Amino acid sequence: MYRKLLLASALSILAPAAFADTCSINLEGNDLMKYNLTNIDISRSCKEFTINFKHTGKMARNVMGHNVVIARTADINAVDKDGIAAGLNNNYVKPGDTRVIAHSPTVGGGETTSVKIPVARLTNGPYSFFCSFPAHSALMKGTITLKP
Ligand SMILES: [Cu+2]
Repeated sequence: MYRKLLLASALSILAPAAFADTCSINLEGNDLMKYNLTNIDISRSCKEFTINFKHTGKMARNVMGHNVVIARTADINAVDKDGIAAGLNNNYVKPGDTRVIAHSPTVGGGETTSVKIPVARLTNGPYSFFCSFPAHSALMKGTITLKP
């Protein structure tokens, strides 16, 4: 009885915070060229959705840099190719690339960054997130699932 009551009160404290946090998520990438998530759910009720990204590795930005790029899944390969050509000074994203919905800066080990996604622009999916550092997108990518 006491435990049940305690659980109920704990839930009532946590619920509002959990709800308020549904328009952001924490994503990690490491020195093994891996994200810790393979899918990110985005609610259409969010005006803006933030991916907070942490590079949990130790390697430098120019050796094992990571970013987070949002684009249509069908456009990933072309966006990636142009991004690699654009180089690190452009965060491996071609300047003015209209296929890119949003992208973060490129960070090295121990650094954090974020990317804000204008959810209203996600109208022609499916969409994915990926890292456009050279040769990373083969392993570092995941799907975006739009929820009501
Ligand atoms: Cu990467």
